[in-house]
Amino acid sequence: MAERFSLPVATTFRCQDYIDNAHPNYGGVIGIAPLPELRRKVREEVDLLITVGSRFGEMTTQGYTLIDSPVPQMRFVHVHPGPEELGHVYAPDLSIVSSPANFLRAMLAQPTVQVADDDWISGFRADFEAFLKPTEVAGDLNMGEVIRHVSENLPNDTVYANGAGNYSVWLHRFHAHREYRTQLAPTSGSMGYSVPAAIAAKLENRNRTVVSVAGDGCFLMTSQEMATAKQYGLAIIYLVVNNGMYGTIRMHQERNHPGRVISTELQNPDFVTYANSFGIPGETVTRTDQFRDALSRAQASEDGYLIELQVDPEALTPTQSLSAARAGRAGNKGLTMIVEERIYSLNIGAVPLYLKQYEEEGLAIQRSILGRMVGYFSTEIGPLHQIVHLWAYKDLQERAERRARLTADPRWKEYALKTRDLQISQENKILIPAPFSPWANDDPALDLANNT
Ligand SMILES: Cc1ncc(C[n+]2csc(CCOP(=O)(O)OP(=O)(O)O)c2C)c(N)n1
Ligand SMILES: [Mg+2]
Repeated sequence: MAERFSLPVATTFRCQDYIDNAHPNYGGVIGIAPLPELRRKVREEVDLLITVGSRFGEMTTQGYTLIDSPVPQMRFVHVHPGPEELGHVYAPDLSIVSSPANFLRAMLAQPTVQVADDDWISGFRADFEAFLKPTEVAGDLNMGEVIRHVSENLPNDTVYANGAGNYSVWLHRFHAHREYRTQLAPTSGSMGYSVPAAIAAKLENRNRTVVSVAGDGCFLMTSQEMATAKQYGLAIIYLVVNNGMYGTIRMHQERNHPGRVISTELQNPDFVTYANSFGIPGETVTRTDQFRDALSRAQASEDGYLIELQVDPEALTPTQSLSAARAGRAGNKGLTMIVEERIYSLNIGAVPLYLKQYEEEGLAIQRSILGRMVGYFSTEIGPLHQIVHLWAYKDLQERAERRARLTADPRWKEYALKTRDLQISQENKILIPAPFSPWANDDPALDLANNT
């Protein structure tokens, strides 16, 4: 259907295996920490959204910020087998009660039309391919490179099972699924899922390679089931991403209560000795370049194999370091968000009219282009007849790009002409949030608050 109608395709949380990720129309997953450009395009450029088989939970919608609720910013077609789901969260322009398979079959019987431009699709695809390139992270072992190696060297029908934790971000970002039903991961986000899920997958098909990917915390919740794997002769590859902590929870502690670390350090067993005690061989990897041979040994083992990946606790995610989380800064590069304050002095008595026009016409345009509105105010005491609005940006360059897009937008030009006569003067300031301030970080938590 994607090819017949020239449709760009994105998948939803935990459904990354619903299309061959190598397909030129595929552009990534909408879920936790998605590709920023994909998010922007859904917010700003997509004018028709066809959703097949998916509900709209918090993960898929990024806390209900990706798509305007209840009326989406774009034309919206929702296909779902359960009629109760249609219109439940978002108001569709067209609701279709159908299983995905029936819908796709019916669509293929329709005449061919070109929905999206070829250029748009190739740009969408190029963003995704660039996002697959490993980032630079702290320490000698780069999980991005490890997952790329796994992804490029294991068979296309390899099943990957993971539970919950920051470690899963590496797998979800850097592995490109090639076949349907190769991703086993809980939509509920429960830890401890990977080992039992891997056992079930291997029991179902012993000829397929099955990889359990777990953090140290996640693994220790159900790893005693290695005994079951051994009992049934299931040669599973276990990748244990050991950072010595419940990294995800530590990240939240550092962001919200910097330096106050409580009960997130883990006193771990020796994972290789532990696996050996079940009759499963294994080894520890501490550097990226050791991984290649370790994986070959894992593939050759008939008893399953555990690879303990000792990662630097600094490398929280592909784009966030522990010390940056603590310092309230964004990313490994140590960027800080900036906030622009714009104060407009208006003619006496013009505030209500200005706000009315802005709400009716300007708001939607500005919000979709500038992104993160921190607040919009009018003055009550002090200098009167002023409006004050604040917008957050990653950096000055992002601000310049977004402001340029706004200025160039014909809808904005038209709106600005209408309100120009109400304004007398304006004053702008660029502010840097204190580390403990909201908007100090560009991180997934902020993304939830992001009203783009
Ligand atoms: C059963 C269960 N308990 C608790 C949580 C909350 N939780 C989410 S991630 C996480 C820590 C995961 O630690 P680890 O597996 O070591 O992964 P890391 O974040 O360190 O990469 C916790 C406690 C959960 N999702 N599921
Ligand atoms: Mg951990």
